[in-house]
Amino acid sequence: MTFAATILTLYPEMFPGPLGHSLAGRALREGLWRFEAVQIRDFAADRHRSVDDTPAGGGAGMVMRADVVASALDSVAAAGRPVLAMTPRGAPLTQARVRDLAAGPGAVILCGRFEGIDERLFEARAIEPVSIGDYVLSGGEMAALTLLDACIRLIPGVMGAASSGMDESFETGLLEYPQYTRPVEWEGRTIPEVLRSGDHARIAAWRKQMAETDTRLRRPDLWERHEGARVKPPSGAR
Ligand code: 6GU
Repeated sequence: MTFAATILTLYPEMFPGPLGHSLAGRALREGLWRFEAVQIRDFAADRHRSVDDTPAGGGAGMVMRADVVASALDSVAAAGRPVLAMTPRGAPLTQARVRDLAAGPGAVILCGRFEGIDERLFEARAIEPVSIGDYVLSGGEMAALTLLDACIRLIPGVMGAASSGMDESFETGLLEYPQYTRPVEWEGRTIPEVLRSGDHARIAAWRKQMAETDTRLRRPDLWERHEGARVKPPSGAR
């Protein structure tokens, strides 16, 4: 089975972009995933092929028209695939959602531009709004590429043992432990002795400790959730 991505965008030439290289590029050439980039503008009905208009109520920028985007969306045979819309107003993307998507038949991905898409589209169609983080991109295309990269590496056969790992950051709920490689000494700094000891139990314990410490210091939000899940409050606690 191949993971099928259909991307609706005003910039189809942005795909596959970086996903034509490295791991994802090889997987694309091997047929482990495929994509189709649909030009939304092709569905504009007027002489000027307009896809956007000024925001109702005033304000800066332009808003994508619901009618044009809906025509583009309705032209696609979703065939059991979820329809996602990349927008900073979406639910934060998680590794759990990525894993679910990668295990399925693919996704239809709508990329917004300008100040967004007419909200009525989200009422009239089953669309899952997704954000990749708390910052604003100039459009959904880079976010779609990011989402696809996260999915593609998890498609069976794309990566070796490294991706199957439930050791990975966000699978364990912790950041990954730090890594080292040769040379053993660099600029006066050495690889921690424990990693050269050959004592696999000690190495595992050290890595767990490092993952916990780094998560607590760098990502107190993740650490809170991890600890909260570990130490269950007694039921009826208030
Ligand atoms: Cl999905 N789109 C845009 N335009 N900006 C974003 C984003 C998406 N996620 C974070 N910022």
